[in-house]
Amino acid sequence: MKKLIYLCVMLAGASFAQKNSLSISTSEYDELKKSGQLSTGTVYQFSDLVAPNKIKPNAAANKNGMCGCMLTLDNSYTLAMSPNDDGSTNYIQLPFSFDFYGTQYDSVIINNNGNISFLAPYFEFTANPFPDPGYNMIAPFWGDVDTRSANGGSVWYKVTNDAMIVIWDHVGYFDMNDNLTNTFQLVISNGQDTIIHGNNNISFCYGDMQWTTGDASSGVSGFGGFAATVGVNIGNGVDFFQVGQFDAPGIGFDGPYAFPDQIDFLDDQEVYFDVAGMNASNIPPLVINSNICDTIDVYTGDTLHKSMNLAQFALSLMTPEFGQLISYEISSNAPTGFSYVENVSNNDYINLACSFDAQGLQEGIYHIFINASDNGVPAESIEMTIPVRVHQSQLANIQTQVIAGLRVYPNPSNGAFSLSANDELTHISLISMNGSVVLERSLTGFNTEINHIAPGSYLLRAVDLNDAVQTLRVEVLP
Ligand SMILES: [Ca+2]
Ligand SMILES: [Ca+2]
Ligand SMILES: [Ca+2]
Ligand SMILES: [Ca+2]
Repeated sequence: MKKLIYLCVMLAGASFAQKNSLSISTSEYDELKKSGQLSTGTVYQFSDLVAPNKIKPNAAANKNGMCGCMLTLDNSYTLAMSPNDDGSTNYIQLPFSFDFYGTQYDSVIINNNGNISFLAPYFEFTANPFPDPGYNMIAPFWGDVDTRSANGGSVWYKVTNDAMIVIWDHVGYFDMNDNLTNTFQLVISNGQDTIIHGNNNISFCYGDMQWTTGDASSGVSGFGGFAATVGVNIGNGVDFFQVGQFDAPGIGFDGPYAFPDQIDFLDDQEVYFDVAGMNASNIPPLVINSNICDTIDVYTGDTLHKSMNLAQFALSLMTPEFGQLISYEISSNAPTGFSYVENVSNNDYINLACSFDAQGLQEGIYHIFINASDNGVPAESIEMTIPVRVHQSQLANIQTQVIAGLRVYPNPSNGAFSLSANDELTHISLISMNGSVVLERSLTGFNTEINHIAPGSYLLRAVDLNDAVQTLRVEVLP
């Protein structure tokens, strides 16, 4: 079956220019797909569906990512495709050159099934692991996206002078299922933009990911069957990498290869790469699952909340090329405060449980230094520094009203609450009583909505335009 599909894709690529368009009902289409009778030379248009004329109301609300890498989906975005199952856009012109392993592209095709391509549209709904000889694609999530359901979202894009952003917003899965939806984003750039961190030209960013497998890929209720693939593949067997394959709910992850992994591992994560130039075939190690955006805040001298003296966080390192080994060094200039244990230590993936205990430390900024290397040719490495800010006697500050009108409501809540102030806010962070940062958000405005917070007690730290900082106690009831 897979071979047959591969052949069909090649044919589809070759015959792209001569595609016919066929108007069909969703039920007629589903019968054809399930029996493997879809015609590769045909663009299916659904007679019983209409294109959404506006973005779903909650499209931009999925902003609980630790580092907020999901961009706000607003009216500056264009609907990529009318409701469809395995469709593609026509070529979209880019005002810049995108360097894909040394080949320059100035136009791109968005494929509904969670990927973009340059040489041909791809309708293939069952993902293959990378490397694969048949595809030239960038796949933030190659799986059987289906945007025909009433309550599922759509695929949107925006082109700027330096970058293209594609957002699969709350998309459901075949066959018109929307009980679970995935939200993810791809940015490609000429390296001059300010969206992608550092000197990189591809970013994958994830909101809430909820499903992995469509009904036609042996999936049952969104999982199992043939795993969805995250990665990049140009089809020459050399230039590719895989972030992972996913086929189940949960946060388990054993590395980019080995066994298929669990989809919630991707929630709120961002990974970015540089594939520009002929020497890009070895990607440096990736630092992911850090749940850290900026500075870790930790408190000392807080006798009421002793647990606030300890910040705990995870750090994951992986090398996305098949067969590479990762090595690392991690240290701090506060050696009495910082410690870690290896939760997972596989060849290509390491997960560290880290903690920083501020007891006995002076107030101030400390650092954790990470250096990770692979054994590719040439070997690549990445360095990262995480600042830790130690605060004295945080309890006193909790009571001080320094941001006018700052309030949280309702409080206690069921995990969904609003924050507002009379001063414009620039940053908020929500810190659990074990010191974990569960939410970080940069904003410009007088209020913001926070959702999906687990039951427990938290400190909410808000910063306003004048850099005034105030902390409120927030309770979330079971
Ligand atoms: Ca599909
Ligand atoms: Ca999820
Ligand atoms: Ca794996
Ligand atoms: Ca590598």
